[in-house]
Amino acid sequence: MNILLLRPHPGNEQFGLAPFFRVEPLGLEYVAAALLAGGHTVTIADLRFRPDAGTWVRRTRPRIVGISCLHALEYDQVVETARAVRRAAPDAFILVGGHAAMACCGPLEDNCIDAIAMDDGEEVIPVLVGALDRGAPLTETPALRLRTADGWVTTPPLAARPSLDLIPLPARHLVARHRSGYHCLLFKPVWLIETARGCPFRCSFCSVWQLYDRTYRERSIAAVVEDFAATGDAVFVADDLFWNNPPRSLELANALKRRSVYKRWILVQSRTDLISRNSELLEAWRPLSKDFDIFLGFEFASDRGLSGITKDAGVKESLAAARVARSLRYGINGNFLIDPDWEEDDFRELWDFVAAHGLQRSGFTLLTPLPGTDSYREHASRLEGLPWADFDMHHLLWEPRLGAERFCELYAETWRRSILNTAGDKKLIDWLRQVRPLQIPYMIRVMRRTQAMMKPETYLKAYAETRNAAGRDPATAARTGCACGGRSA
Ligand code: B12
Repeated sequence: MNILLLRPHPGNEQFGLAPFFRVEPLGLEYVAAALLAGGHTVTIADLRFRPDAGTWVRRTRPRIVGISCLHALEYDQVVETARAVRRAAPDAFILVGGHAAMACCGPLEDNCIDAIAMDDGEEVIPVLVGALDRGAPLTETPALRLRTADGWVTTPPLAARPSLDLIPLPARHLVARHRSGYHCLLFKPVWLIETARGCPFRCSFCSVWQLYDRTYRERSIAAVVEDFAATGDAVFVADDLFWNNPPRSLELANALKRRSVYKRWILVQSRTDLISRNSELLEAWRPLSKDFDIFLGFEFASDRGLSGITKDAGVKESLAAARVARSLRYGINGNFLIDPDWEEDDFRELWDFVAAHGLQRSGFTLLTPLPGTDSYREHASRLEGLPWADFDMHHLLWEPRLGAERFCELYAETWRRSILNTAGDKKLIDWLRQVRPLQIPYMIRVMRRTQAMMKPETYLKAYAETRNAAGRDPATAARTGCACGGRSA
């Protein structure tokens, strides 16, 4: 069967990591690998590059179109993409999958979409393709939210959670034409690798563990080594939690060394308590890359702040992790959460903490209830009517305790104290010194764009637009709750 897989443009790449990061659609590459193994013809089109969905559909004439939906902020854009596909191919079967689709599928229950995959694509899609091929009824095809003449129904779940080794390597060759466009800040091209999936912890602001029932699945060491060896020298590891299983992680580091796989840059995501407890493991990994960065959630500057969320790690662990990582020359890109309920003193506490511990490379995101979390279900009533594109952790979604004006001043001031402020300690010229001459125009563009985050007007304007959109156009606004019977219901 002829299948087209689409990675839509997210629609909102204004804040946070979005201006710096554009990475390959790894989920679609695994789905494609499963389909290729079944003898199907597959194209992956990344719509963040030209041409558009309609052109790809006319060019490839697919029987099935799969669209990925990674983030909640993409829901409306995914529906728009599905509409464009429907116009170009009225008879194609349109399927949506991906993290946000699985976590809360209600916003995707639109007439232009035929089904939503409620589990890993490599497992769901081959069975679906087989059923469509035979003309069998889809109501028995596992792990779907399906549009029927009687409305949306949920099909039985998968019999077991699939092993990640079902499909050992992603079909990266299908995005080869975009490779030079995939980048993470200074590193270009960049490769995305997954060594494990899920998380056994239970942070209240995160949708990952809820989706995978706190499971943690690992790829085999042989498959991961093969993937590292086959990819380029700048790697972002997509795992929700790196270094979670120390013995396996040590084995992986040793296997990479035996195979002489060394990189220029690696970025991983982990937890403060894991890092603070496993300095020997970090020592074993450090020689594997010239530069090695860690994304780390610090969340709050005090245990009092941390007590308002579930995180199961304290400030002691944050500081110990920073110490261990620094002593081994890892780059620490921490993240703090800013609560719209904050008073002035909470901001000052954060600024003092960042300055005292030299954490100016951190990011600062607004505590946002994301679909698929308990916090989303708690806040459902105040989120009604908001545009999905604004769920980017930088848009204010409701009136903060301090009032929008004062809150946005303090939020912008928080960013002004960060390394990204080119009027601060690290000037534009210092950023430019770090890049090759060819990268200078790109760097200037990104840094210019980032300066908007230092201005209160940026957030105030965004907040006014959020409120206007919610009041004016309920058709494109968030539907709260998830009546889909999916994992989050
Ligand atoms: C890579 C990544 C990014 C990249 C985005 C990629 C890009 N724009 O180029 C970057 C770093 C830029 C990013 C940014 C952000 N991200 Co992000 N990101 C991820 C991450 C770590 C990995 C995704 C991945 O590739 N996984 C590996 C692949 C193999 O798995 P997969 O994508 O899930 O695919 C499988 C299935 O989902 C399914 N599938 C996927 N697509 C399809 C399609 C079809 C048709 C089918 C059938 C199946 C299917 O099958 C695949 C194979 O099993 C996830 C964590 C996660 N667990 O999803 C967070 C995650 C998706 N991000 C998240 C968030 C919050 C953000 C930010 C808002 C963070 C911020 N502070 O700014 C921004 C938003 C950016 C924006 N404006 O667009 C949240 C989303 C929460 C939510 N409910 O919305 C996640 C879940 C992290 C978390 N723990 O909370 N992100």
